[in-house]
Amino acid sequence: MPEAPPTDEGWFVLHDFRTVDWDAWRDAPEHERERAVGEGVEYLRAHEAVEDADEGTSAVFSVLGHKADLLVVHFRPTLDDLSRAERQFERTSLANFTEQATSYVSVTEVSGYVSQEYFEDEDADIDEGLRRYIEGKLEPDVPDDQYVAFYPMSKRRGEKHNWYDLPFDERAEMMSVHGDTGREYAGKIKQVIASSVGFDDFEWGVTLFAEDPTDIKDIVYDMRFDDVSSKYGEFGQFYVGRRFPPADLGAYLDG
Ligand code: 76R
Repeated sequence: MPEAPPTDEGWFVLHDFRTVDWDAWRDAPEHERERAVGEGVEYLRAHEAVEDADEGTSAVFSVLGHKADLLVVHFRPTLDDLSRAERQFERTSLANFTEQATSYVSVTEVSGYVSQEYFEDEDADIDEGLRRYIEGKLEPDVPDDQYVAFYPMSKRRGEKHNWYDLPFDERAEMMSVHGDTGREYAGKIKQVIASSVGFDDFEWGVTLFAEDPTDIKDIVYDMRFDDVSSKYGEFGQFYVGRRFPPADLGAYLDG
């Protein structure tokens, strides 16, 4: 049997996509809209400040197109924390004007294809830079005021191309080329790779952040030419949006 790579997990992740019922919003009396904005802002502020758990981070984004209007992303140490965050939203009066369009559950992950040193002995005196890099992957920050793209993906298990049948070294080589492509976007793209094996419909959730949305298009396109994507990548739906501060919720809904 081919060898599975070692992995290490960090925070659990919930991508909570909401559509807004714009007709109901327009028709609602002013005081109801004010209450919904007030409770929505309070919810988002408290969750961005992570008042509900020991650690983690949250962020809200406006989403373009018909698939959703809002995306709230939560990173928390446990699935229970995520569940609480999701239910607390339902208790706000803002939730009366939204539906959960879709959602995605995953856990941040680093795998031992490339950072093998880290996995050989976790207590070993590994390079401080590498340790910080790995911690940043497992417990990521969400950059302010940036565009976001989210999509789920899997590695193919086809008759001709089956990722899971390949020997470890071949997979590691392809992941190394993937890493080289990725590093060409250093400073432009920040990515969070979170495993959803056993949790959701695809194998990973990919969340990309960029100041310039063209960089998102460029990296995804470039990676399509890497074997790891061209032969073995299978993709779900794509979502694109932009982060906004909780205080701007009213402007988003009324503007
Ligand atoms: O070199 C290293 O230390 C880390 C190398 C690395 C791994 C192991 C890496 C680098 N990634 C890894 C794992 Mn990635 N990544 C994606 C996508 O659209 C597509 O075709 C793919 C979506 C992007 C855009 C991206 C970006 N990566 C993974 C895995 C898990 C695979 C597994 O375990 O089988 C997936 C699904 C995945 C997908 N990756 C990078 C980037 C970027 C920008 C980098 C380089 C920067 C960095 O290392 O932080």
